[in-house]
Amino acid sequence: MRRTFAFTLASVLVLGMVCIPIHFIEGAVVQSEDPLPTVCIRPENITLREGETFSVSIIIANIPADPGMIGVQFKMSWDPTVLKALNMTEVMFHLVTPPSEWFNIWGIKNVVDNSVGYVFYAYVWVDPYRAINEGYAPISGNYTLATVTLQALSQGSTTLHFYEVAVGDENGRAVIVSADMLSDYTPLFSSIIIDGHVKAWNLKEDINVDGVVDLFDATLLGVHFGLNAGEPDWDAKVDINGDGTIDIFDMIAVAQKFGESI
Ligand SMILES: [Ca+2]
Ligand SMILES: [Ca+2]
Repeated sequence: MRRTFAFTLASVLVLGMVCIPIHFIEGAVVQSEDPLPTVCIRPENITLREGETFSVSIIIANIPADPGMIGVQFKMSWDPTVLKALNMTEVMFHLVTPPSEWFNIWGIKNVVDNSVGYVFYAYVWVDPYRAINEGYAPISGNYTLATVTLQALSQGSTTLHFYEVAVGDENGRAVIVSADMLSDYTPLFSSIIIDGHVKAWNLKEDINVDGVVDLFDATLLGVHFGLNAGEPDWDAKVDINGDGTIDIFDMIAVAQKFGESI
């Protein structure tokens, strides 16, 4: 348990340096060190076993208060032979103006397409002038736009690639657009758009599922050496050959794959 916690904490700390905001996921809006509007994904890098499911949050950060945004869209694609999306849940409470009037939000697109391998998300205030007249400022700051749950279908790696990303203000101006839309729009702000990356594999010798069979997997074997199924601290992931005991044969298995990575 202690190891798992330490590993998770380390992951959060590392990710915290790569992608901009994380604290607001838990409810608090924070200032970023980077002033540019940013679209990114949490977690940004994922390694997991084939068959496992995971969720990512689609995040927009540093939306400038002047002019703010009243609509946002993005597409995010992946290799459909590696991943399958199970659902996309919009996290759009911040877009409701007033908060009880859900009909004042136009959910233009909430599409999950596993044949092509992409999601398409587009939401906009229906009547921004009324909302603004009632005292609701256009959206600024940092928000989670959506949560996408995916499953690793097979061993492989893929980028979770953002494209056709656009944020608009109440006057129909482009606040930000992604690089693939720059020929059509001149945005008010430059932006940073950061793709995610997923690695899925089925190598059970990678005990800690970090994408490489190395010393840390061997260390886990050492810590659990001699344990039998059902005993305290038993961890089935360490029993490589699945025979109910952690012994020399599991060590041999790890040794044979030592150094392999996806
Ligand atoms: Ca490993
Ligand atoms: Ca074993």
